[in-house]
Formats: sequence, structure tokens, C-alpha cells
Amino acid sequence: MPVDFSGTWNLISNDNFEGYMVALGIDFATRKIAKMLKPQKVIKQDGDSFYIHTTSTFRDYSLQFKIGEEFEEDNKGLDNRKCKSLVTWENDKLVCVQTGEKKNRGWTHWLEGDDLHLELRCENQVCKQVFKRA
Ligand code: 1AG
Repeated sequence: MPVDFSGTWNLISNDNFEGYMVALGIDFATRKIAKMLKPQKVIKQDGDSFYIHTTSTFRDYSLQFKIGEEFEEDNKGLDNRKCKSLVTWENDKLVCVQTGEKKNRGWTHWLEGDDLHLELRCENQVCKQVFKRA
């Protein structure tokens, strides 16, 4: 059985989100608000097609992609930088490389027990988020 990330997920931990946001050049006032948030993710997976909607009381972000197909990502409401993104499977992990102005930018999603994990990378910063099923 292939992995299925589908579901509604609530953030339970968020390590070094501050460092990640600093690496992305997010201003102090926005960071102060953003780090208080407890975002929810809704993931719809149909084979290799994904829809990931992250919502919060402050801003929302949605993403649609197919494994192995590069797409333009605008990061609207986040750092607003455009990049070229490519998501691939590495075993049961979903790995995204975001090529653009920022070095070493990307993220990895995987399931561990009943939890959804997300590692967000930018330059030399790594943020680690864990979500539980709603
Ligand atoms: C994400 O990517 C993007 C969603 O999870 C938010 C994650 C990190 C925030 C990124 C940069 C911070 C920039 C601005 C802070 C302002 C608002 C924060 C809003 C957070 C909720 C949207 C991976 C993903 C796959 O798309 O799950």
C-alpha cells in the first residue's frame, strides 16, 4: 500500500520556525504573529496528485502539484518569492526542492505513527513541525 497523507491535521509542535522565518527575511512584526499560530493542514492525495491547504487565523496557503512535475510556486502571503518547485518520492517521504533566490530551500513530509511530520528548510535553518489528525 502506498502512503496516503490525506486528512485534516493540526499543528502540535513547531521547532525553530523563528530561524526559518528569519532565513526567509520575514519582518519582526509578522514573525511575532506567525509563531503564535496553530495552523491546520488539509491534504487531499489522489495517487501522485496532491492538494495541500494550510490555514490559520492570520493567513492561508494552498499548493497543488503532481509528483515529478516542476511547477512555479509564488509563496503568496509567505515570503512572496517565486521559485520552481519539484516534489518527488524518496521512499515514503515527500520531498520538495524549491529552486530560486534562497539556497537550500525545500521541505519534506512524512508519516510517523499517527502523526504528520514536516521539515522546512531554508539556507542553514531547519524548522520541524508535527501535526496530529483532527
Ligand atoms: C508550508 O509549506 C507553507 C505553509 O507549509 C506555512 C509554513 C511556513 C511559513 C512559511 C514562511 C513564513 C512566512 C511568513 C509568515 C506568515 C504567515 C505564516 C502563515 C502560516 C500558515 C499558512 C509546505 C507545504 C506543504 O506547502 O505542506
